[in-house]
Amino acid sequence: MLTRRSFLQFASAGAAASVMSPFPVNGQAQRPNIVVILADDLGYGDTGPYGATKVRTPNLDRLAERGLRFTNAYCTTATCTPTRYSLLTGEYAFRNPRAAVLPGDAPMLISPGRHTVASVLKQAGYHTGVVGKWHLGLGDGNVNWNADVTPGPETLGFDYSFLIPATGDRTPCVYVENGRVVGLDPKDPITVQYDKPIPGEPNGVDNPGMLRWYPSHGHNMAVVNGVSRIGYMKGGETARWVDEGMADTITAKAKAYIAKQAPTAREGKPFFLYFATNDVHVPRVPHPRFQGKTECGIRCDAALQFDWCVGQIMEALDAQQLTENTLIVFTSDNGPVIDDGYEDGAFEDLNGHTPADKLRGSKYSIYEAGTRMPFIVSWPGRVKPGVTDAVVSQVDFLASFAALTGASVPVQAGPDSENMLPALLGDSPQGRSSVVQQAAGIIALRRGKWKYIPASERQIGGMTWNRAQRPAGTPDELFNLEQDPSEEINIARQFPDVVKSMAAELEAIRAKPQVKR
Ligand SMILES: [Ca+2]
Repeated sequence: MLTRRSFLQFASAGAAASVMSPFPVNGQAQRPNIVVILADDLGYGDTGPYGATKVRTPNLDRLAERGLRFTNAYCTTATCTPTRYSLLTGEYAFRNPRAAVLPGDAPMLISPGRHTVASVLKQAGYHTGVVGKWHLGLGDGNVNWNADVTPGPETLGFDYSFLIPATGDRTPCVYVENGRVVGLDPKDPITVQYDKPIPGEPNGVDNPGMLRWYPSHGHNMAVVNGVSRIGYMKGGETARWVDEGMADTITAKAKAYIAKQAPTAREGKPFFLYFATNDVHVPRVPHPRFQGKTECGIRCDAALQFDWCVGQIMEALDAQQLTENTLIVFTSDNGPVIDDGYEDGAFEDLNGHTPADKLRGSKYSIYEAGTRMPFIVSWPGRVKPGVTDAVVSQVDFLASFAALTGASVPVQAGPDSENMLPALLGDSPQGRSSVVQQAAGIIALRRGKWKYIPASERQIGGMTWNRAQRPAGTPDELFNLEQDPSEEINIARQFPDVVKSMAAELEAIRAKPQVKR
């Protein structure tokens, strides 16, 4: 609810905006700080603002009450790496064949010097930081984790970085701050490899007694902190993370970044913080203060921990008097998954919780739950609280933030990024006319109420949970999302003209001229 004070602030900001064209540039001091909070594998129905009841998310509830909640916001792809690629570059991931889920020793996926959200904002005078999960590759193909880990985010426009290099379930299990492994003892150098075991190092296959849970598929290589991972690792004992402390560690770094930038931000040099959490990705090892504190098991406990992280960021902004002029976007990188490699009890303890709400699908799935994301925009000085059905995508951040800040968008930057600023700020109910969704090697199209998925010869998505899997040989599918939000009835044969038109649009998007990358 709007207090009188916040209403007056909103009204005055709106009035100021209405006489300026284009919004908002009338001196740089008015440009907001931008904080993107990206959860991991958090589904459309996993939080209070989107209907969850067995896990309470008071901080996200507060963010939704003061912000604009989206019901038709998308990530580009139903898996981590490609979505993150699109979020930063403004390019649909399907255009880059290398944009697949990466191993922890992969070279950097985005070429050094390429335009990203960070580089565009940096050129516009922003200070830029990334804290948390990266999973976009580091180095040039032969990373030496004991020296400068480069190229990295510093070549993509980030002034500061504190990274989980890949994922919580992949080696190396260390943090990298500004290109150096944190806490590394040079006398205990790190070796990371993915192709073969490292002799003498414990692995999950031969050492089940060391594990807190058995792996359910894969995830049986290096054992670190009682969790067998993907990938092998040796050394770096003093640098290894403790999973229980991961949320605390990255949140403290994000708060420190905000505190450090606050004085200059108040003086008119705003910052951009990309804060990407591990929660609720596997391994789910929330801090003991969150374990058992929800009614839907360890996965929900991880969601509770994520909510705490969001609250800490909000408090840090409050403490610096930056809340009124900071645009926060909370969203997630792909749909929910229950068993993603460990027998951690997440399925058994769901207790009726519906991570995808009424949507069909999951992580890895081409159906809606794969890519339809929770998405809330908060900017108390400017954005009126509410709910919007406008279709937007994370691929639009580059063009939209550029429009917001008066940044110029270089030629070749963000080829698929559309300026959705009016929708993001709630000034317009109109979003995209269409948006591409991707899972593995297939792309689908949402246009208005229609969702079209082309026929495919191979199976898409490995899970049968929530009807996520699309069997090999499935014909063209067309769903009316207004009447059939759960994608139950394929009406492709009833509407051949719609199918034909959408197939043609998808092909036109696919054939769009390629950019240099
Ligand atoms: Ca993910």
